[in-house]
Amino acid sequence: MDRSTRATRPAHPIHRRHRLAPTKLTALATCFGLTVTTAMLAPATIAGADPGPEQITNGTFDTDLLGWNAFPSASVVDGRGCVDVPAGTAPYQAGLLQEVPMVAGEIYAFHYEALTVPATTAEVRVLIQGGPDINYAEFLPSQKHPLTPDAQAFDSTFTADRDYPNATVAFQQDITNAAAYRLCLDNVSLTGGAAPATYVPDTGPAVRVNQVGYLTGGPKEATVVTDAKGPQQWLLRDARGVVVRRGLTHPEGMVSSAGVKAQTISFDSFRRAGAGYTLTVGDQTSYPFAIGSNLYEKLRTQSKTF
Ligand SMILES: [Ca+2]
Repeated sequence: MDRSTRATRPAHPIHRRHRLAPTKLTALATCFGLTVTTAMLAPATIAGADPGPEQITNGTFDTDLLGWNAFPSASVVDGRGCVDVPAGTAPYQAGLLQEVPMVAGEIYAFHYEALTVPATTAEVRVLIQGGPDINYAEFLPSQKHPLTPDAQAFDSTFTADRDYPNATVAFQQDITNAAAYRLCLDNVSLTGGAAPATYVPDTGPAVRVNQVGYLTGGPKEATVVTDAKGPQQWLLRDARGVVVRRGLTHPEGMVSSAGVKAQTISFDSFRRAGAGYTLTVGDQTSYPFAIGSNLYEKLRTQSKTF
């Protein structure tokens, strides 16, 4: 990827959410390598690194807007996710948004293709920001691009400066618009970060963990395949077999793609790094797994040696 194609200006949004306290501006992420390229290029990858798992659901808008909160009037047009924005729409009252938790220290690659009909200059802002728990701190500071009826592709890479468990990717109305327009997106991709949860339709223990491991400060979810309807007690044991955390599964009716019933186990708040942990539900015990801060670095290093 030629990063010299055209560097975009650093974003200094004119209209910030009023809830964004000035002190929170210090929480902005390191942001680098911001480029804009012509449409139809493949999503950017970070040189020499595993791009990591895809975090966006339905970024290609193949048939519907599944996974997106799109308003005020949303549709799929020519395989793109679109919203129609009437003239005079106020800031934040139109857009396509999706929640994507971010993990501190991870490098993310962000790609999207956008157009407006007719062309717009600064109506639309693109950003990733935290939730109300961190006062909507922006960690990918908002970008405002002139958009045209021809789709343009935009790429950036950045590092999350902290955990953003309730982050949202937002393509949204930023200033009240004089003229109506349609905003359309396609091929939205955000790669990197913690591996998405963990269910692998495979043989093996009914308690299924991420066998790469879990990041110390990141989300930690496992699943247990069970026909039980109510919550089940789970036990987290360390390498010596000592129970270090216990809790109840979430029987929220999750049915996997393999058609079996599963319940989720969440132990985000357990942050003691180590190896040889296991999770047990009833008579089922997971394979051992690790908790650490550099698991994915190790994985990348290992994968290069093959
Ligand atoms: Ca598409």
